[in-house]
Amino acid sequence: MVKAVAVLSSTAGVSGAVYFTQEGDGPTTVTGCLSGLKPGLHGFHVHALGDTTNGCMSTGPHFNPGGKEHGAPEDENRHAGDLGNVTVGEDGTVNFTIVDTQIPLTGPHSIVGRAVVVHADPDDLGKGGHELSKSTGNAGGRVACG
Ligand SMILES: [Cu+2]
Ligand SMILES: [Zn+2]
Repeated sequence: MVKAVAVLSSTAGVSGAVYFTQEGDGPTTVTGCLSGLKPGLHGFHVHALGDTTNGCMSTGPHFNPGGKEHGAPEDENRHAGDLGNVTVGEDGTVNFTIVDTQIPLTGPHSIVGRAVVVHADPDDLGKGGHELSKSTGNAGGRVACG
C-alpha cells in the first residue's frame, strides 16, 4: 500500500487535505475534505508541477503524460490529472472519494511530487465549447492547491 497526502493552502480562504492510497498496480483512491468554498461544482485536477512558489499559478498545466486533450474522468481522451469536479454543499464544505486508474503513486507516471488544484468554477469536462474546454475545462481561477 502506497500513500500520499496533499495539504491545500489558499489565498482565498479555502483549506483542506487530500489523501491518496494505492494497492499494488490497482486504482488509486482519493479522499478529501475541503472547506471555505462557494457551494456548487469546482474543477479538481492533478497539475504537473509540485511547485507552489508562485501560489497555484506555478503548478503548471494539468498532468498530461499521454499528450491528450482535457476530458472527463471516464473519458478515454483525458489528461491523467482530470479528476472532474467536487460538489460543495451549502455550508462551503465537501468530503469526497474518487477512485481513478490514471493517477498511480509509483512508476514513471506517478503523481507524487505534483500538485492538486481546486478551481473557482465548474470543469466543463471538455464539452463546454469554450476555447479553454479542451485544455482546462474552463474551470476558472485556482483557489487552492497543495
Ligand atoms: Cu486544474
Ligand atoms: Zn485536463
